[in-house]
Amino acid sequence: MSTLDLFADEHPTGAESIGPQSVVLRGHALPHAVQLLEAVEGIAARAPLRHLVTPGGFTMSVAMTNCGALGWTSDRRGYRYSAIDPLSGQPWPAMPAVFVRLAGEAAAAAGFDGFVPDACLINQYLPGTRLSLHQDRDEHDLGAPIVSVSLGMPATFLFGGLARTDSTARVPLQHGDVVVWGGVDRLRHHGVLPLKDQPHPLLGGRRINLTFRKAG
Ligand code: MD3
Ligand code: FE
Repeated sequence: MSTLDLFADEHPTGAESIGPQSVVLRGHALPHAVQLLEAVEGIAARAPLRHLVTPGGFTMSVAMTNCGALGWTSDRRGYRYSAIDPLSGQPWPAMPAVFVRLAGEAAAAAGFDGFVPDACLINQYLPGTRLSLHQDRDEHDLGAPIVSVSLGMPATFLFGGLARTDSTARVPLQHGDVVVWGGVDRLRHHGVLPLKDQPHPLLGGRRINLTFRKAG
């Protein structure tokens, strides 16, 4: 057992801990789900969801877009954050106020005060879409947490360790769940198992994941 496994199961607020500094806020985004999805549709109309190519030449099964001052992108030359959407040649759509507010509130509830994201990566999953085990290390300030919001079909999140070969825990994520990851958990490997086809009343056969980051 690694030291990362030594954490309390319950937070004072009733939130679940899945790591020493990672907290699941079940259903936290439910009151905002429709508003969030409308905003995603507006963003995707200007910065379409696309399947990026990794530096290794693989096309990702997740479709991605961004909003905010910076957006995460990838091609044969590498992974990077960019102020310009390479598809449109234009800045990414602005981050809606409801996104910034929700991310800041969730981070504070998990003990990270003053979190102001400058990037929101929007991931779309369809049945069979997966995200293989990786680390998020392209952000400047690794002291800032990442906040994720799950919408639509359920997914199984894989939470590993600092080494790629460390064992992984499975965390089911449902529509409306918000997760905050920071501190010693910030560089843990993670991924998403291939999605099952379990249509959601609001989104049908889709899952949308928003990840809020301090990238710059
Ligand atoms: C734990 N997305 O976009 S969100 C990603 O469900 C990504 O779309 C997944 O991994 C998704 O990079 C998982 C949760 C997440 C995001 C970043 C993390 C968990 C993390 C960074 C460090 C540790
Ligand atoms: Fe990630």
